[in-house]
Amino acid sequence: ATVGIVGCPFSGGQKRAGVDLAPNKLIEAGLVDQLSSLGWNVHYESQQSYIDIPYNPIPTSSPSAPSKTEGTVETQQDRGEVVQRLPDPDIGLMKKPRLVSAVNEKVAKQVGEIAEKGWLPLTLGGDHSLAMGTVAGTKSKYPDACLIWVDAHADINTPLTTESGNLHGCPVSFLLGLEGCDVAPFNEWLSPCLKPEEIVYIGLRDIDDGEKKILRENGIKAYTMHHVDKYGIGKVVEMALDYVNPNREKPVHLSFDVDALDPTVAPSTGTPVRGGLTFREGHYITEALAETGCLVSVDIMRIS
Ligand code: DIR
Ligand code: MN
Ligand code: MN
Ligand code: MN
Repeated sequence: ATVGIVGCPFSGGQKRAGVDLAPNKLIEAGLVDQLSSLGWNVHYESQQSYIDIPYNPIPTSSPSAPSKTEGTVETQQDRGEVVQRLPDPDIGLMKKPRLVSAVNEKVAKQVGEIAEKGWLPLTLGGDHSLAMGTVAGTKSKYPDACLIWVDAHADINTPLTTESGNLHGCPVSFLLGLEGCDVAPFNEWLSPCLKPEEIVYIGLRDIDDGEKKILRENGIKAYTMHHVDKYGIGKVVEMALDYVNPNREKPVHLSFDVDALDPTVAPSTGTPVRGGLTFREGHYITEALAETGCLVSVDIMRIS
């Protein structure tokens, strides 16, 4: 079997730099050799940084917003480096919408092409806004794929509910096509591709009030850390699969946010939340899903 690694050095879906370094660090740390020694054929092309990706300077919706759109490029301090960026003022509450959209459009294409070859796309983030692209890419090849989202957070804010404005907190809403998500520039390439009954969460413990309402109203299934404590991880994975994939015949996309793990296990992430999965619980999830033979796409996001 062949795995196609998509390295996504991208941090534009949130404020903290560092997540964009992870893909290259994982490769430097020997990921390709590790996968090869497990018997995988590994296909990897290194990516240039996504910071300079071109996008259309769509005007802001609010006329009173600063007219940064008219400038050419702006310069910003990022980890002490001077970085050239295209102007990307907020649209409504959304931060860096053009950049996040353009990057995800590219990621959707890359993941879709790898899946199309019958390979397993393995996307290395990067922040979790990238799952808009990865899941859209998976769904282009496997329209009936279900999604297992392992995370401390639900990432189901919308452009109308987000408190932070960071798009890493919104990818699931865009995939579902919730109210407020049919918005430029995203609607130029992304259409809703996921149904509420096709997603299940594992590991949640930090959910915004607006997100709780969305989860409830859409009847979305979530196994929180409380359920992991109560039933044990083995039972939780089984129940999660029974819910989205009762006959174990549908393709499965796993989107794994490293902050699902306890900060004592994975301190290197932007938003650590106490009370997370142990090292073994995290590994167990991936092992149990691999065992089903249904895995068709995997994201590992937000290591910084
Ligand atoms: C918060 C934090 N719910 C937000 N989200 C995430 O910004 O919308 N942190 N994903 O990892
Ligand atoms: Mn996440
Ligand atoms: Mn998270
Ligand atoms: Mn929060």
